[in-house]
Amino acid sequence: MKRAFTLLALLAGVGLIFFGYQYFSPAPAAPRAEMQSSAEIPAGAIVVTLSKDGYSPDTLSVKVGDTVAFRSVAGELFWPASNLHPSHLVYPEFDPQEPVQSNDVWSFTFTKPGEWKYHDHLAPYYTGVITVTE
Ligand SMILES: [Cu+2]
Repeated sequence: MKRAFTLLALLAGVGLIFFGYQYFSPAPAAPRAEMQSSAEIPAGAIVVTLSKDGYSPDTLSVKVGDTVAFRSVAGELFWPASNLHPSHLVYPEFDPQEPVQSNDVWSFTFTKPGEWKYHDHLAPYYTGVITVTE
């Protein structure tokens, strides 16, 4: 009897942990049509290049609707993303959500005016600012 009770308590515990995980884990990210990762720089995009010296240019002014194409010549995975590291919640859409291959380009169209600070999520000492105006 005691053993059956212990088993029941154990099952309830596992159930609670499972429920808690389901309940509190964040919802999956919605598909984001305004960004893409590919080998091509989209026509009209403003290019920001990451090298061993950081992002260049590291300060940039664009208009709402402009697309910025991030690429790397550092030969490693990279991951430009909005501050604050590591949550990227200042501008959550400004985040590829995964590492970008070293030969790929990640493009993002800015739709919100503001002064958006960003960093490389894999090397957070590389930083930049993109100012978006109407
Ligand atoms: Cu980060």
